[in-house]
Amino acid sequence: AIDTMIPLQSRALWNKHKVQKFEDAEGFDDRFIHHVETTLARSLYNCDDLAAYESTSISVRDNLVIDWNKTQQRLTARDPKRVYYLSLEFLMGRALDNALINMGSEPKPNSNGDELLGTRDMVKDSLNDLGFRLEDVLAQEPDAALGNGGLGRLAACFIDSMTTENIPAWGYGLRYEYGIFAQKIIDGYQIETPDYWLNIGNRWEIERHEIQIPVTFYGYVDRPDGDTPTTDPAQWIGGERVLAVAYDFPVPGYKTTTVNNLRLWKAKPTTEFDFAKFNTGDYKNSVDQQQRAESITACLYPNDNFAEGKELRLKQQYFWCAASLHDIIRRFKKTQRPWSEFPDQVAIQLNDTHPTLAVVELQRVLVDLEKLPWAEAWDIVNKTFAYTNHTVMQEALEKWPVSLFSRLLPRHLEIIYDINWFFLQEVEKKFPDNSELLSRISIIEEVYPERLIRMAFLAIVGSHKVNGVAELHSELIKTTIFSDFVKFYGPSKFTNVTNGITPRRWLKQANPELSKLISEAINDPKDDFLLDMTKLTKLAEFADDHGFQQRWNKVKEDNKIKLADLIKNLNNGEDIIDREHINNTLFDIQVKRIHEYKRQQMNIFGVIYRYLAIKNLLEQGASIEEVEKKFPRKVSIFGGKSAPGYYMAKLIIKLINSVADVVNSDVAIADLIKVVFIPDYNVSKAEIIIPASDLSEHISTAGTEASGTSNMKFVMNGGLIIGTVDGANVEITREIGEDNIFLFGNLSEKVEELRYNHKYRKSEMPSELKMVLNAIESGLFSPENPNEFKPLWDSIKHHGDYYLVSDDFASYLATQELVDQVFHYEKSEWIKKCILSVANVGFFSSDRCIEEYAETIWNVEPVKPE
Ligand code: T68
Repeated sequence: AIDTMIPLQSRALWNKHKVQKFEDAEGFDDRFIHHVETTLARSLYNCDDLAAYESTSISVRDNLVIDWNKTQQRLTARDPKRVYYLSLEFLMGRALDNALINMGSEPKPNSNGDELLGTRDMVKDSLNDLGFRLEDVLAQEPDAALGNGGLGRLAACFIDSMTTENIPAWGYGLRYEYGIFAQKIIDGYQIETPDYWLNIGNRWEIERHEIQIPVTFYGYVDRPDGDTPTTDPAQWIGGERVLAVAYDFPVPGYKTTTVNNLRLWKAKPTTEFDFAKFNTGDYKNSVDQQQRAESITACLYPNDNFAEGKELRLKQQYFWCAASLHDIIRRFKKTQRPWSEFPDQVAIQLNDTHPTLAVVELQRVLVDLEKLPWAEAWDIVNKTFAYTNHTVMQEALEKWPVSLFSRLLPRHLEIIYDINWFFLQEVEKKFPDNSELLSRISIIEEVYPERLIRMAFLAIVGSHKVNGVAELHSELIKTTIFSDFVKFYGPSKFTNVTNGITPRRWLKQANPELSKLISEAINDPKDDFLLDMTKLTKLAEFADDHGFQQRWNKVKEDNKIKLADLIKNLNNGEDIIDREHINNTLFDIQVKRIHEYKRQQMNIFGVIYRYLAIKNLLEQGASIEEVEKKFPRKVSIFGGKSAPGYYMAKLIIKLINSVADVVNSDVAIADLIKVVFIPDYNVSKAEIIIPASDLSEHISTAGTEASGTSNMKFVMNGGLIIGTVDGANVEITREIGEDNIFLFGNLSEKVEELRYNHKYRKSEMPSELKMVLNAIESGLFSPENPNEFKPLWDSIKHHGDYYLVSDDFASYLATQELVDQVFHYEKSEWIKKCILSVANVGFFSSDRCIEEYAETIWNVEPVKPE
């Protein structure tokens, strides 16, 4: 809060010296050199690519900050309802290229007046003149990898869209010192190394020393008036205090001067001093204790779709919720409105259950500090929050031990008990004498040896809307994990918002050549299609146009070459991919977190099957040319991280690398198959990998992948997909047409029955899978340790094949055969499918998604710049 006001007579002077954005090349050069010489204290004589990156970033940031200030002033003046998106993860990737593409200015004629140049092209030319290549400059930036996978990247796409749509929105998260670990592959095994992404500083963040919010842990609850009910105001006397310091990241929108804010919190010690310790001479100890504050925001927990019940994780969650709410409330209070208007001014979206404590914290603030009656407070809370669920898998649902809460957050535990008590009373009223229902639906799970708090249930009870992230998933949560709540609240509290992705990063930035081809074809030179993706439907007119198909294919080939270059670099300069045949080599890609439910094991089994089949044909005397007719050239590309403690996922990585070793060095198969594992898959690598795909794999066991979002990215980049009837694959099929997607496998309705069959040994394994498992068991891929992969075959043969690989393997192989046929013998059909897919991919823009949230959940309106 800025308390001091500049006296009126001084304002003219301020206005006279108003800071201006750079608008043209001259302006940029000026700013760039200024920052090299002053901010960086370097010069013409020692300015390398890194310095050029830094100076470019600061210059661009200057422009963003000017618009950021204007945006915030406009919002203060108009005081509209705001959205706060609470996410423990924001997987932003690099900022510079994205900012150059998004930054407000309309394309302007270049110096000769013969070409329209956007900011990016202008800066590119300028950097050239100054002695740098934009590409090299961009490559200096480390990824901001403050997320695990889909959930974190979704939050990043959402703030891009919220800004582009001029929605008054802030993101709140944590400023982890270490992002998701960097993955090294050593002898085929994943090795994790720390991602100290702030090593070279961070030119995008603005540290707000002035915003330091105290956050309390532990301690006890005091009732000044003796034995009053827990629903009355109480005082929480904390035991440990840390400070939350705000770090702001300006978020640019596309073709708008709106700049929103992503506020990330860092934990630091208070300057209060423990005099007791000091006086006993325990100076060292008291410093140590202070230093522990910083550990709260030291690192991101590296699990996706798995709830790790560590105390430090809960501390992260409370630290972040308390600081964010404090900030939101402070902003609300400046408007002097009554509390009853809070839900008209504030919408808070919970990205999964990680921020559910914010529900409890708001209730605590209203009851204990603001002295509102319980029911009035609860009404406000309920109208403010909405919750997005991202999974139905049990192991990913957060449940915290009551004992941990009673130590760390004693007052919050009381409040949770009271919330539950009122809730269960309502349930009892509606469904009397149903003790089984009460115990099933209770926020507290009564299990031995300790009671657990079901965070998803708390989030549902504390929210006015709950949404899933794709149609199938939103149906599944209603019929499985949350079915009792549907009975109680009725179905209207539960809704669907199918995920989306930002076309700015995932089309324009990642695939500039395709983007250019599209804008030419649909005659949209100012790239308005990136705002209105329905414009893409015009592409359908060219689907059969042979000349257009050839240009389309050339773009794909160029992107495949770029990926081959990346792979070569990662492989110490040795080429794995045969460049000569690159156009006729099918790039088959599966990049995502490694997880048994995502079934990378089925993919690599498919590769093994293909290898064995080729070897068999050759042994029977077939020539390579004959073999190639049945099994044309293909590169299987994998990438993704395993959680460090996830044994099976790590074994799958090892198997992929072991198969790669054997297959890639087998000269007999003459390059018909190559297998590549790309280490350290992240956002910036995704931007190179995704545009190069012919086929990508989204093959989760039906009912397990809530949505998936890379499926949308691959389609938007003109690749086809092979997938199960799961997550957003369903809507993708509906939008692009079932002729343009390769679906296979059992449906989610069948999953329970199939698992039952495995349990009672009523299912047969297909012969192809037997052949594959036999080969693995023979030690073909691990001669020195034939039992290395035993847990993988055991899980299928002896442990019930939970992910149903044996049930889907035959149809998977059959569908892969179909893929080969179309790609190699009906290439024109193939390209047509790709064009038609892109023509109809518009629905998956995160702009559509944000519009749905704004209308159906948040009830907020855009605030456009004048
Ligand atoms: C993903 N979830 C879903 N979780 O798996 C994916 N989990 O289907 C969906 O498309 C995506 O969310 C967006 O909705 C995750 O990525 C996590 O990363 C995660 C992190 C911490 C704890 C649990």
